[in-house]
Amino acid sequence: MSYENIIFETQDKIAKITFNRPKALNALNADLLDEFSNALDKIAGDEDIRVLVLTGAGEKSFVAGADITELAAFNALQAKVFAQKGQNIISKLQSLSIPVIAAVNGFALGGGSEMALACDFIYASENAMFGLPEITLGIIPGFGGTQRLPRLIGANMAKEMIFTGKMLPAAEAREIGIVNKVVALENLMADVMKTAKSIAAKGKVSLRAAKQAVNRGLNVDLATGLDIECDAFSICMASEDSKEGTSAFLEKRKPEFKGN
Ligand code: CO8
Repeated sequence: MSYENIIFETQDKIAKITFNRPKALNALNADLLDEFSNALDKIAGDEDIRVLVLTGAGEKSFVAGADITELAAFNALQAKVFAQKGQNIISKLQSLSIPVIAAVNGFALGGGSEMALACDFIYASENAMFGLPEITLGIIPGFGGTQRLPRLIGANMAKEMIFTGKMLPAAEAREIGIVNKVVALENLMADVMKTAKSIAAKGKVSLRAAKQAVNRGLNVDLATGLDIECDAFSICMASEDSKEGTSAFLEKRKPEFKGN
């Protein structure tokens, strides 16, 4: 598949997908979602990729939501089909076994916020704005926003954002736990890549086990979560990288993880 609405690059075990419809502030139309889904499948099938970074083309927007020109023409059934398509793709993103970082470089609205919320964490530029403005269009979030946002920041904070449709500047989004770090726009990608490289240098098995333990544990009671952690821990101990990591510590040298 050739890509016209995203840019998909891979370098040094780090994949980067740039949403690339800058004239529409990178809004998510059906073609973009198909291309994004295809790229996610490639990433899932490539064991060499350790980290995925998502960002938006241009200096103004990460993703300004679902494409309203497409959405405006939907009847109820078409809307349901499109919402399910978006949800499935965003769930595929969330369930990737590798860490995913959102580099939010401007507007992350509606489906754009929902995309970022499915990443493992978000770094944002100072000009970034987060919001679920669907209520101002007479609709509600349909790509998981009513579900993922309350799980992240609590029901009351999420309801205020969803009921008002207001946009939060990056600094405020950081205060309430949507964003991990806020940096100047010109430094955003360098900062994200520095973190991505640090993660990519870690053991492949342990990274995947850590992500899975946290994500699976979020939806179960503590005792079940602790069981999940024990299982994930023992999988790590069976890896070559765990032998390398512990030996390197004892031999007072830097570990060289090979991904086994
Ligand atoms: N869809 C389509 N085009 C868009 C979108 C969008 N979401 N956002 C911006 N654009 C286009 C504008 O129409 C404009 O195009 P043109 O130059 O041809 O007129 C261009 O991008 C630039 O935008 P503006 O001129 O409006 O730029 P401003 O800086 O003045 O404003 C804003 C920027 C505040 C981001 C403004 O563009 C805006 O409010 N955009 C819409 C944001 C929004 O409401 N997003 C939510 C969309 S709904 C959604 O995401 C639901 C997800 C679940 C769907 C379920 C399926 C049924």
